[in-house]
Amino acid sequence: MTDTQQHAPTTPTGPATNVGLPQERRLVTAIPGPASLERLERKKAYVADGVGTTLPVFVVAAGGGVLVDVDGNSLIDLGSGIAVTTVGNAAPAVVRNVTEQVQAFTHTCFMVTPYDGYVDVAQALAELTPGSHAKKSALFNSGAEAVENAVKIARVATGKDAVAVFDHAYHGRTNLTMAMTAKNMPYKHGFGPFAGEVYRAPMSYPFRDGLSGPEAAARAIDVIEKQVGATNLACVVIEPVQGEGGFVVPAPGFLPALSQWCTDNDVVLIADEIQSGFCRTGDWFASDHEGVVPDLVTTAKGIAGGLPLAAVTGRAELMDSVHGGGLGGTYGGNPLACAAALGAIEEMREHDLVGRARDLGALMTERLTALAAEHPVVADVRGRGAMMAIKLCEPGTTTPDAARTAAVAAHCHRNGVVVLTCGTWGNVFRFLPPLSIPDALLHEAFDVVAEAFAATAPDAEPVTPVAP
Ligand code: PLZ
Repeated sequence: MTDTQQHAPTTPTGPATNVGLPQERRLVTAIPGPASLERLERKKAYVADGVGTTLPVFVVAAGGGVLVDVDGNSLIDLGSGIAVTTVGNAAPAVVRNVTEQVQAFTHTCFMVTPYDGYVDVAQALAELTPGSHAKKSALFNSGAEAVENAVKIARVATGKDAVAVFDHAYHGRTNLTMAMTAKNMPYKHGFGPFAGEVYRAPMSYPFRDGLSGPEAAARAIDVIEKQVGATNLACVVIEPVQGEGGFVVPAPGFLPALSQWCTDNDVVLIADEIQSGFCRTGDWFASDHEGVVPDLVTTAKGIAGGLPLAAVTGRAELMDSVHGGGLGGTYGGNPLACAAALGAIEEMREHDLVGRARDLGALMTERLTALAAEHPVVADVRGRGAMMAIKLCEPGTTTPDAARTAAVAAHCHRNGVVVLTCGTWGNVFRFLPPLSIPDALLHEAFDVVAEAFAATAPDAEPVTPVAP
């Protein structure tokens, strides 16, 4: 189905979009165009090769649901800069707050002389994260830094060392978080030795294990008890919906059972909501879906509409177990990033982006289910809210089809739709549109995705590119 008129409209509008950028897919050159290709040469000359680029179009403006490149192409954004621009790129309240802040002051270092923005963000986090208990926060720059600090806090609070993480987990690229991340290539390969006392348990993965949530939790807990021991374990760190690992949604009951076990065993439950948090899954946090109240929550990405900010938020008594001066960093909770976060949270509250994520989730589920019905290579449709994915396997098997995934992605890119892949086997498409994307544009993007599947099918006729 490619006619967008046939789809029932969901919420007609999201938040206001950046500087009136036309909300359209517009291709005026090949993708990437000549001006981008020229810049790509400069990137190759001056930027380390280890820093990769999914789609080398050089961006000059973005907002709503589009990225505009230096050649004048307007591409539909289904990635939000990896789940960051949830409120839309250059969202009005973010721009307003940052503009005011940059004119007032840019930095003092909160550890030297404080300012309101930091405390305001900590208060908002206390209000928004799961649970009604007293909470406190510490602010950092990146997701990995937040995860590292959550582990530090759990270790001090419990007096224990060990950290349990899961298969397919992604927690970052610093030394401790590399140890916590599952996938070797590209994240860990050659970068060891890694931090010690990190143990991996089996994740609930309904597509592959067929276990119920409680069964999968019992399996994970058994591994943890036998291989680590609760008396040695400081924390269990888990993404309530896994991100880089392939948008794996654990079976219902898995997270509550794990949470109960942590409570019973003096183990700190850390929910890594860096990708799944801040409205993305159709709740403020993915943990909310099953009423799970983690002891600590790590956030980043969507929290600040594109500026670098991250946080650890959790039970006041846990957070306060760390000695004075034990947590911090030069830029953590930088005033511009805090102003951006307050603007992003304002957008989320005022435009009911929790509801918007659910509507977009319904729209995407409809489109992806139709795609799966037509193309047997689509083995699974999964995710929640505006965090949806499809998994590509050789038809009728669970054998990953990374080659087809790459071919479909390339077709989408050539035709002006920014799609991202992920997954341990590189065979998962993840769809993370900004919540400011208009419905019609999202439908158009999925029309292109559908064309990409048709064009790359084993029996496909060679096709001419989609008309701009
Ligand atoms: N925890 C759950 O998703 C970041 C990384 C992409 P940073 N994911 C995108 C890449 O190739 O580097 C992420 C995450 C979860 C932690 C992190 C780390 O967040 O802000 O990238 O450090």
